[in-house]
Amino acid sequence: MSDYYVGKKEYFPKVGKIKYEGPKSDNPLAFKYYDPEKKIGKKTMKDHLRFAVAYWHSFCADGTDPFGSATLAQPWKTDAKKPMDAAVHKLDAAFEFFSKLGVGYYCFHDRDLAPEGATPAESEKNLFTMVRKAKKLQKATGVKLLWGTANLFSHPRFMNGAATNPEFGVVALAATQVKAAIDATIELRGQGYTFWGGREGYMSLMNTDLKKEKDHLARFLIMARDYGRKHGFKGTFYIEPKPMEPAKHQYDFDTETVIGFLRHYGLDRDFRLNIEANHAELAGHDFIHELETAAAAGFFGSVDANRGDARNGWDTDQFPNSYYETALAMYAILRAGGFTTGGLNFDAKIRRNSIDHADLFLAHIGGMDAFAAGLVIADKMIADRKISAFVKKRYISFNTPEGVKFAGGKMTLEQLSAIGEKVGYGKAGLKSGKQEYLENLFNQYLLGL
Ligand code: XUL
Ligand code: CO
Repeated sequence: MSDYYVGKKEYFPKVGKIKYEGPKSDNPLAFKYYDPEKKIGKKTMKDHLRFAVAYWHSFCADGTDPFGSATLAQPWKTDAKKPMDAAVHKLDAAFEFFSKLGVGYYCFHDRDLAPEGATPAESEKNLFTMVRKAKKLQKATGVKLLWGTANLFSHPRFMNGAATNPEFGVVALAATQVKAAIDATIELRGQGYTFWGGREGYMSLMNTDLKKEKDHLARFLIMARDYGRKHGFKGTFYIEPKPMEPAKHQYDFDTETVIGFLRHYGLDRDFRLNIEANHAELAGHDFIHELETAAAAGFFGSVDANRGDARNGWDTDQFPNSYYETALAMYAILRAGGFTTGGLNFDAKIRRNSIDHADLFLAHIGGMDAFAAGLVIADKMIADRKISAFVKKRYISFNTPEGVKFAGGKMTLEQLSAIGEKVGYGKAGLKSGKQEYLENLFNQYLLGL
């Protein structure tokens, strides 16, 4: 048996273990920048980046889109007669892939791992049959679960939402899934549990009681949190913001909205954010804006690493490949203290015409190299201190005794206004922001790889 597959069959026989060969390598199936054991500061690249593969895109989605049918071969689906056999083969293929690629983590929805049964009890039984198998494969390969979640958006019963559904019975059915998915996450020692509000939003306000739905969503999350904590889940709960798609408006619109929601409903101790690059873009934000906003409020948690297409207004979920973006992202992540329970989950899919055997590997290699390069660049930017020193200096006037009093809440508007009188119009405020200088400097770091 090969070192890198643990099932009965090898699903990617033409690909071996992916190795680091350096920037000069012309081997497409090798890392150019991701050198897992290389130290950047105090941690290895592997420990900084904590890469995870998204089970749904890589092993479940088959290239179907609204205009056409499946295009991806996925032999683990075609060589099984029963849905549970297909689930086992898929699991074997996935762990072979994780091991050959050398990622430390994966993420799943309940329905990615096991098919729904005829009743909630049968669905749970299917899930746990697969959880037991996944546990063995985790042990055999050393690959861990970054986070688990429940799919509360694909089945037609969720067409009007899950926790925010106007029908109580559907909310209760969503609970059967979340309870089992939290149990599965605990059993597999998952480090996080994610809520992406798939259809938690509205298509029209004409038929929606917005306040009631938000209250229900909070109530549901409180129950899930309490259940998880009671049953020994010590990891982090994440909310993954997204402004729209599939709903016209989703309640978890963006980072700032979610932070307000968590604080309003008293969920701010247990929940952090899982920030997805493509979702940031849909909300009209830069990826780094969402990261900085979460970090500033102490809510930074994890990342769904992907990208959109600048020309499209939808969630294209492509693999990240812009070193500019990954360097800025890693700059924000490192300054936020890096990952603890979180990591970089490739919530990304190969294109439906990427049908070659090795395309799934090439996509992940590109994404991993992009973040490894981003890490090296960000580390240099931080060590060099030019940018941080500039930013610090920009606010230096707040270090005066009056500035300190103001920021510490020890000043009235009358006192502040009296200072303004003294300052006078003169040349106050006429200072360059030096944006172009800083952008040029950033490009130097970028190309100084
Ligand atoms: C959908 C999305 C999900 C979540 C997990 O846009 O990002 O895959 O990451 O439910
Ligand atoms: Co995502």
